[in-house]
Amino acid sequence: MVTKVPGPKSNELLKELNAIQQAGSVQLFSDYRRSLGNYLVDADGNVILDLFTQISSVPLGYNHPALVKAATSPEAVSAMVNRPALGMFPGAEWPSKLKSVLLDVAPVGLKQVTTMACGSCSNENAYKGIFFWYRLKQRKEQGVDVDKTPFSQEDMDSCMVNQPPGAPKLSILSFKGAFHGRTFGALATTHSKPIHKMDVPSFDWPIAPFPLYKYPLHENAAENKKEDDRCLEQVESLMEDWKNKKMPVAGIVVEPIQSEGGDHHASPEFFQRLQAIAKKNGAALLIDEVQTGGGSTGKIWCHEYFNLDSPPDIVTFSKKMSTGGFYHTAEMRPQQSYRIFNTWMGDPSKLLVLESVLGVIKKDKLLENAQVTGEMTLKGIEELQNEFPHLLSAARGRGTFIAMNCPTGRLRDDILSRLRNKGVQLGGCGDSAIRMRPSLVYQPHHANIFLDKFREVLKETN
Ligand code: PSZ
Repeated sequence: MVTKVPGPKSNELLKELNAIQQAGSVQLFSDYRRSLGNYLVDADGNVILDLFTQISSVPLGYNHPALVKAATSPEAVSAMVNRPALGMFPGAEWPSKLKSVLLDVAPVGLKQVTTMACGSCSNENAYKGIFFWYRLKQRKEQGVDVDKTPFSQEDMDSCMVNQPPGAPKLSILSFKGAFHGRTFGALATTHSKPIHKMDVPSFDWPIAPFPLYKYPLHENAAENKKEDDRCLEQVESLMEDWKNKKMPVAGIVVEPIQSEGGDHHASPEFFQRLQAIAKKNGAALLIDEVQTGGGSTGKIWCHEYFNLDSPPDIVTFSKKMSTGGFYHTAEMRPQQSYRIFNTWMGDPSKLLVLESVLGVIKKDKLLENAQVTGEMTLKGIEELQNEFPHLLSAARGRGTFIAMNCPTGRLRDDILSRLRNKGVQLGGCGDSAIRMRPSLVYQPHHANIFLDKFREVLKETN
């Protein structure tokens, strides 16, 4: 470290940026050309061990040679300078690329995939897919010949003025503390912080409690099971309420680990039972793997840990997967073209990056690395938790997707800021949690550096 963070250069740049936009969220400016692996170099020349990685979205650290090679190939240059409208004029290689890259790591049972630009628009379009599926089911139940007359004249007239039946009264059930994005539909299912939602008109959709477990888990199994019961009972009763309100739940959206909301974990049994409730009520289950997907939990998809009876209906992704998008079952495929559509529908250059990322994950056994390094990091944090029980609690995680709680948000922010000044960048989430989101090249020696610095900071905390 050569200056405080943010240093003079970052502060100067912040002034410049802030004059042209609201830039109050900027923490520091980076020198991405000099950053390497787990280390971010900031504009002042500070070298920072980055365990937050652009809000959990850097798969292989900075300037990974395999990615630099992939991004500078003639194929990638062509993809970048000739960005196509993928829904209309995809390149000749597109179908085979989708198969060899995205479908190669598809969640079991999901054989259809649609690419998008970001996490919010992946969820946004996935919700639309759920509503199309639900209405198709309803029309079939009403005996409509959906192949001959997919929509009635009344459907077509009313949808144009945002009224039912064309714009139906349907809902998506989400969870307290969830984060699914900031676009209108996604935002209606986001409940992590008021600042995300303030002043934006929204939908009156049901919001169920998400389990809040007591730690350590093995000492609180009975109580946590009761917490599952309480939350799932609420899910069922909300679905009943909204059915009676004539705005039935067409789908349930849930994060495998509730991330922005505070890294809240729920048991595999919770997810299995949630899926059963969705099925019983004719609703789809969407698992949002935007933050958990891509390998940091030790598996490409976190929901692989849940042993679900059958695949979820939709799985959304972005961040570490380089491209946004969603996998879905054949039943979730829209009947007509143009229903899930926009100009770019993703970006082929991102798929080339992802192809290279997945190759490195396999070659360097990075899922195993996330499990091993995650386990030793969590053990280290548990030791610190025993040493500083007044500062840390509820250490938890899967792979390197790790978090712990501080007694207050203020203390958490203070610890994060002092850690950063010692050269370690972590993130906050929820009211008072610290979260780790290292990239997949985070190894035991980085963990040791982090744990040493963390201990120094905790020791200096009153
Ligand atoms: O403040 C923000 O807008 C943030 S901070 C972290 C995120 C967003 N995460 C994005 C995210 C996510 O974690 C989950 C589980 N689902 C959807 C999203 C939305 O993705 P983006 O940001 O790509 O639209």
